Amino acid sequence: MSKTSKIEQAYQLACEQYAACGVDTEKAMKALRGVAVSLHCWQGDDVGGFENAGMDLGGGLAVTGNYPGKARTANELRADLDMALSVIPGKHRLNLHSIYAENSGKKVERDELGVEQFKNWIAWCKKNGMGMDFNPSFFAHPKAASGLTLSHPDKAIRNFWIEHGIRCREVGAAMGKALGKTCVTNVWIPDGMKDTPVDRKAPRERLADSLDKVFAKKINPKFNLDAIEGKLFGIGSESYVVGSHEFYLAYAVRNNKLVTLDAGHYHPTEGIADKISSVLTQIDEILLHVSRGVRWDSDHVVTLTDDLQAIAQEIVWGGYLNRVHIGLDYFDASINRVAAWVIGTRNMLKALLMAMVAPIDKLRAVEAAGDFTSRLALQEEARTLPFAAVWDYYCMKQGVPVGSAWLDEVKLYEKNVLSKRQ
Ligand code: RNT
Ligand code: ZN
Repeated sequence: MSKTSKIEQAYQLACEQYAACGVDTEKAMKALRGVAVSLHCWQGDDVGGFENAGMDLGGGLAVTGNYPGKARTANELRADLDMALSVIPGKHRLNLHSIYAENSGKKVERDELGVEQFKNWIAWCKKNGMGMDFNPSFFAHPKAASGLTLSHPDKAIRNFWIEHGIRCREVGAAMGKALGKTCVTNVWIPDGMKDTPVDRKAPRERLADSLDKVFAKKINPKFNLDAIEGKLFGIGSESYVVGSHEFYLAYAVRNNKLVTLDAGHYHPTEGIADKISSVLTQIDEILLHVSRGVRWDSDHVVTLTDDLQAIAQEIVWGGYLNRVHIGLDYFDASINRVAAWVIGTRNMLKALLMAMVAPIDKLRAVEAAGDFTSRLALQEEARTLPFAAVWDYYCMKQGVPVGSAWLDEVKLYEKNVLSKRQ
């Protein structure tokens, strides 16, 4: 039997087994086709960007590893993304940071950026039928060296970063307009303190004021949506983070912004899955930074953990696919960077498909009837339903490698392309 017909046969059996639990696998695959995951450009070059300012990353961001072959130019990064996307089923999005501006040799400061510096990225996305998301970059810059940006006590420094934020929203709107797909522009700042501050209030009041200025201009929400990302602690900001979760949650509710939930930004045992329905009762849309913290906000490659499955279940079972923007946020320089994109993105999609083929109607019914014995029993039985057969079939139908076959392609790319970069 050919490999194709084996995959088809396994799928047919799985399809019947799912149907017996009241699950329509065709419907699930159709739903998955409609999900775009935002691939973070910064996995491709260790959050380097192309400013060549010779600055440390800073801001509490830390990338470890020195695996050879990282992208050194925008063209290399796009080629690497092309490679990754060719083995990921579905149509996805690009999440770009402003430090990936292409300045064609001249110095363009962050408070001078405009859409001009991103036209190659927009053209690349257009060619691929992808939407874009965007991020101002408040780190790896002399004016962020103190660890403070939008909350800095010096007005001139604050104003520099405010102008950066204003320009990035305009760039985001231009991206959304050019591609006909709404851009989410996400503000994350590193501001915080290593040791216990005595004044927690003033920096937060300054940040609120700076955000008001960044967001002052009304932008058509069809083109750009603003998101704000909080955090519990960072390296060098262990004792105090100005933009805490509560700060941004409150700001978002009052100012009609999206809140970004990054899976690595809470206490180590605190997941973000439970926050999704909590926040979405009061906020229209949210952005996720799907990540994997190991003991701290380490930004490991996303794996198919219970945490990831819980996130996907909340999105799918809550009917939130049109209100949750799914982005990835991790950076691992210790393995092939293209493989890192592929592993994390395929895992995100697997988790979503798993949630889509779960016997949720049955589970809901027993829960509603107060039969928690059946709920637990069926939840556990659902774990071993033949999900893999559906996933393989989906990959085949989407024209991407099935199982680990994608790795052969990435290895070949490493041999032919990545290993030649010095
Ligand atoms: C940092 C935040 C932020 C960054 C990116 C590079 O802790 O998670 O989202 O990872 O902006
Ligand atoms: Zn993040």
